[in-house]
Amino acid sequence: MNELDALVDGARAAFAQATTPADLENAKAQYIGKSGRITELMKGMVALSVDEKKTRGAAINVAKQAIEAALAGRRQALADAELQVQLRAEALDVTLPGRQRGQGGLHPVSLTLERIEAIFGSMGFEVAEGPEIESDWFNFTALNTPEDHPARSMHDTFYVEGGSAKAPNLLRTHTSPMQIRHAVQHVKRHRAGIDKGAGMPEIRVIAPGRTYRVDSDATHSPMFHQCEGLWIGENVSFKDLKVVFTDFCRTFFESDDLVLRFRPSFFPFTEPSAEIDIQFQSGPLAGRWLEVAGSGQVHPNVVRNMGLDPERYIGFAFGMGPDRLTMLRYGVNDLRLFFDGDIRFLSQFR
Ligand code: 2NM
Repeated sequence: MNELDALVDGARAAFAQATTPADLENAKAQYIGKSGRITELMKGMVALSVDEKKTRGAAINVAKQAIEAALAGRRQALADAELQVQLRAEALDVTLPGRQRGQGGLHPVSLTLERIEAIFGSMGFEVAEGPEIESDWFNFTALNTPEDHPARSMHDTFYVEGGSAKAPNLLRTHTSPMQIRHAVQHVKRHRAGIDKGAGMPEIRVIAPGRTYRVDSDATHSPMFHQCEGLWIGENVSFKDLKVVFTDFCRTFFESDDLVLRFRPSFFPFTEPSAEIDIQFQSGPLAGRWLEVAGSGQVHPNVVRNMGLDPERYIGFAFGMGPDRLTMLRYGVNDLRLFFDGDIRFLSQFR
């Protein structure tokens, strides 16, 4: 083997040993770099004759081209190998099942509130929503709740900063303050209206929403929901309340096989007052009286605080607990499940 063939073989072997592009460039420098072996052979031709230079130069060039070809081949091989590694690292298993988009859904208590709103809406009731931080006036005083009533104590009510000693702010303990706000607006709008001669349209409204009391066990949560209803006019009676509430219960529980009973009770804002109990005549809850709401004829002092003359206007109100209605409807026995935020529980109501 002549010297040039041996040089080409050596270069091929050196390139084959290079496993990275940097190794390969180092090996290349030794053969065809500025001070590589080929350059040295070229320099060695100065002493030769013109004819000898021609043949020797041509032979060196053939060797150089063979080395360049070997280099290009090895460069390509290394690039291919690198690409293969990258492709393997980025490989996707197209047979895996696709990611599902989460379906989401309403909270069971929200579903109940929607049902309540739809049913009362169909009976001509507006829906009024308002502040959860209330003044002492709207939450207690306007609702005829005396200064020394236990509901006003620190044990029962969350007081918050921002009010004054005389007019503290608090987290509303019921949604009735919203009834007062709504009634006052209703009366104001009517008085400002063009149609002053005509009688005031009846007030028919429900106030759903979050309420707060210092209370926590299996059947009480410090945050709970209420939905209160109010119906005020010149000719509204307990009979109307009973018809509306019976209709509501039968639609809500999807059963005509239930009866209502009014049981005497007491609330500062109504007189007389009554608890509303229902009894299913058939089905899994049959036979037991279930307390579902409080109610009563709105107290004259409260009617006055709405801006109305209690001698002319009479009204009925009721308050119910959507959390409890949800428990009854779905057969859930611990209220806290609704507020723990466990998706396994909540997703069952979608
Ligand atoms: C209840 C029971 C009885 C009630 C009273 C009023 C208002 F604003 F007219 F005074 N709203 N809701 C009421 C009456 C609420 O909850 C157990």
